[in-house]
Amino acid sequence: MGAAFPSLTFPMGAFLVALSIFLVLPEFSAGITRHFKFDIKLQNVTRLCHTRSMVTVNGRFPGPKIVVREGDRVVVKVVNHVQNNITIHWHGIRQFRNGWADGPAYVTQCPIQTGQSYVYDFTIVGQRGTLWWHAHHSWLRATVYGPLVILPKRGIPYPFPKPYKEVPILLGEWFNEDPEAVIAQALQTGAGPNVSEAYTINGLPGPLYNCSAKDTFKLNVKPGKRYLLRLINAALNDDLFFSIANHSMTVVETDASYVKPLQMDTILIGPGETTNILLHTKPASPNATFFMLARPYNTGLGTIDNTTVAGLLDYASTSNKNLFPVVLLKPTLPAINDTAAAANFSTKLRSLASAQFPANVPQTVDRRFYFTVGLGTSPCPKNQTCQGPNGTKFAASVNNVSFAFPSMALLQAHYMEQSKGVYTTDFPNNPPFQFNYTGTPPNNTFVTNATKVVALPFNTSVELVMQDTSIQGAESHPLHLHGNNFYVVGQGFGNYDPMKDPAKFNLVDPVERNTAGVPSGGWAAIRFRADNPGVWLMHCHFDVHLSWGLRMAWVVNDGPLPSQKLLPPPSDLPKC
Ligand SMILES: *[C@@H]1O[C@H](CO)[C@@H](O)[C@H](O)[C@H]1NC(C)=O
Ligand SMILES: *[C@@H]1O[C@H](CO)[C@@H](O)[C@H](O)[C@H]1NC(C)=O
Ligand SMILES: *[C@@H]1O[C@H](CO)[C@@H](O)[C@H](O)[C@H]1NC(C)=O
Ligand SMILES: *[C@@H]1O[C@H](CO)[C@@H](O)[C@H](O)[C@H]1NC(C)=O
Ligand SMILES: *[C@@H]1O[C@H](CO)[C@@H](O)[C@H](O)[C@H]1NC(C)=O
Ligand SMILES: *[C@@H]1O[C@H](CO)[C@@H](O)[C@H](O)[C@H]1NC(C)=O
Ligand SMILES: *[C@@H]1O[C@H](CO)[C@@H](O)[C@H](O)[C@H]1NC(C)=O
Ligand SMILES: *[C@@H]1O[C@H](CO)[C@@H](O)[C@H](O)[C@H]1NC(C)=O
Ligand SMILES: *[C@@H]1O[C@H](CO)[C@@H](O)[C@H](O)[C@H]1NC(C)=O
Ligand SMILES: *[C@@H]1O[C@H](CO)[C@@H](O)[C@H](O)[C@H]1NC(C)=O
Ligand SMILES: *[C@@H]1O[C@H](CO)[C@@H](O)[C@H](O)[C@H]1NC(C)=O
Ligand SMILES: *[C@@H]1O[C@H](CO)[C@@H](O)[C@H](O)[C@H]1NC(C)=O
Ligand SMILES: [Cu+2]
Repeated sequence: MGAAFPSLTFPMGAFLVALSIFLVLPEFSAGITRHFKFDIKLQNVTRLCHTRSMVTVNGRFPGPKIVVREGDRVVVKVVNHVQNNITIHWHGIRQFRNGWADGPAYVTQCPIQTGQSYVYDFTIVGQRGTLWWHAHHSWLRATVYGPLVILPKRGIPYPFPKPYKEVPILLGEWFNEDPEAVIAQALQTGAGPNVSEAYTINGLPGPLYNCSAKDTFKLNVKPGKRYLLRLINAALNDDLFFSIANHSMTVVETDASYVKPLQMDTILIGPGETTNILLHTKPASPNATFFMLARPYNTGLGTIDNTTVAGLLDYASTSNKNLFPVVLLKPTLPAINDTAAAANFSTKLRSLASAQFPANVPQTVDRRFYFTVGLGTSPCPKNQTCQGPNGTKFAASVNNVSFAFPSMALLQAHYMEQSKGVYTTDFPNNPPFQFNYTGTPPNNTFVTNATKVVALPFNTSVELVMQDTSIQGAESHPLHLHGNNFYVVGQGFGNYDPMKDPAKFNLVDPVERNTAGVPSGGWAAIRFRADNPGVWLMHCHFDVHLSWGLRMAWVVNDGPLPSQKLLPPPSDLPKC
């Protein structure tokens, strides 16, 4: 598959989805219904001289790009032709009153089983920008993912200069082995999972890997133009630094929320996060080709894939490049463990907070929560030898609870008022025992295992401080909240101090996101208003931590008005 993004065209002839890199958009009025079909099927894909049969959407890797407008209704029929159970998540879509279309397996739905289908039906309200879709069961999102671009309503311009072209840049991870086998083996042995062989840009590892030069993403640009790069980190387990040689980038949006323009040479993007960048090309074609590079930021103790993916920025000029030796310029990326560089980026982001796009930060708080997030261990089953720390199994938790998925979907249990035996509402508001979270850990690091949620009345204003722990190594954790955006009102290193730190909170123009990094050896404070009734998963977007249990759920109860109630489930909702 080449570097270009094949867009989805679908059988319902009346509709036309954007062609190529959205140069052409047919006339649409607000509120169009757009139909898509996702056939989940196997496809053989070759990278690094390894051919793998992988689970894909419509045989494509990465998956098809969906382009819609704010206000549109999106109807996606997903048909499962593979042996794996699967679900699809529309990452960052609010899904007002409509958790049935959110997608995380055993949270909002049972998986779509072999031979079954399910129609995801949702309307995009008050959102525009770059989001993405991906599988939300086990590690299937390693290959099942694609861009979800929401254009502003017709006639509404971007709050930045109009780009000449818009280009999705999907950062991903390539495994020579089946990622499902990798996570199954890790959960069995208790050890950390095998790491990937390569990172990819739009599915292509690029020339820094063996047997890969032909699989290089190349962005041909013209001089003196503005390009909107829609960056998506679809990697399974890695925060990534990204930079383009000799070009500075202006960040204008993160997680489909506009930010104050921020000029940077290097950006950091966590898995789950999206970042829109305006790239202003050189006024005249230079005699050079420029590398764009991505490689991880990581401070953990385990082995990671520390390789570098490269793509090319090429001035496809009329200049007689062939006559002159082409200079290949590489950017310098921060060191893999450069926490200062990571914080230098994340602490600079600010909401645009304009009259048209205000930052509606909750100024008062109804409920406060303090959650530790991090790794721990669970005991080795009697019969077994385990390969995790000290012969235990790796686990991960929030407030020491490693969240166990039930055997039915939480949202169904909630809707039918049949939570008994499925979940309890006693999720701890604070860590169950106190210690120096970022210092020397206690000697017993075993986590507990339960399906506990926090229940919130409709419209509760929530402040949540997430605290990294250094049990098994301090590490950043990209925390993703489903069904809601939140404001990152503060962050810092060491242990959060409830007496001193709130004075430094930004309640004016904090960045609005759906995924935010809890700093390695530090904390992040977020605020959100629980105005979306349903059950919303919150989890680390490193799939290895997610699999180890770094996940929990919020149950937001119905409000008094009819417009504040969870909608009834669709008739084709999969059964367990
Ligand atoms: C993938 O390759 C295998 C082995 O060559 C072949 O048997 C199989 O049919 C191929 N699958 C697809 C979907 O093309
Ligand atoms: C993981 O790596 C080990 C060591 O290289 C190898 O023996 C094992 O087969 C790998 N597991 C999977 C699932 O690929
Ligand atoms: C590429 O192949 C060469 C020769 O086989 C080997 O020495 C080198 O380590 C390989 N590099 C990578 C990144 O795998
Ligand atoms: C490209 O290189 C040629 C030959 O060295 C030179 O004449 C020309 O000015 C260069 N162009 C740019 C834009 O640097
Ligand atoms: C990547 O990790 C390997 C194994 O841990 C190590 O040998 C190598 O030096 C590292 N490479 C870089 C560029 O850090
Ligand atoms: C990063 O890693 C290097 C090499 O392993 C080490 O020398 C350095 O102290 C580390 N820096 C930080 C901030 O941990
Ligand atoms: C948690 O509970 C599940 C389901 O009962 C079980 O499979 C798993 O091994 C348990 N994990 C731990 C860490 O006890
Ligand atoms: C131990 O392993 C044996 C054989 O695999 C199995 O029959 C038995 O149930 C296991 N015991 C426990 C306590 O898991
Ligand atoms: C492993 O266990 C030993 C003895 O119980 C203990 O001294 C050591 O600190 C443990 N190591 C880790 C990494 O937990
Ligand atoms: C926690 O541990 C860190 C690292 O050892 C240390 O710098 C800090 O002073 C400790 N904090 C408290 C409150 O003990
Ligand atoms: C763990 O720490 C507790 C409290 O400090 C202590 O009582 C206990 O003996 C320690 N256990 C081990 C195995 O070191
Ligand atoms: C698929 O999901 C169903 C419902 O939860 C479950 O019973 C079944 O074991 C799963 N199948 C596989 C292959 O995981
Ligand atoms: Cu994590």
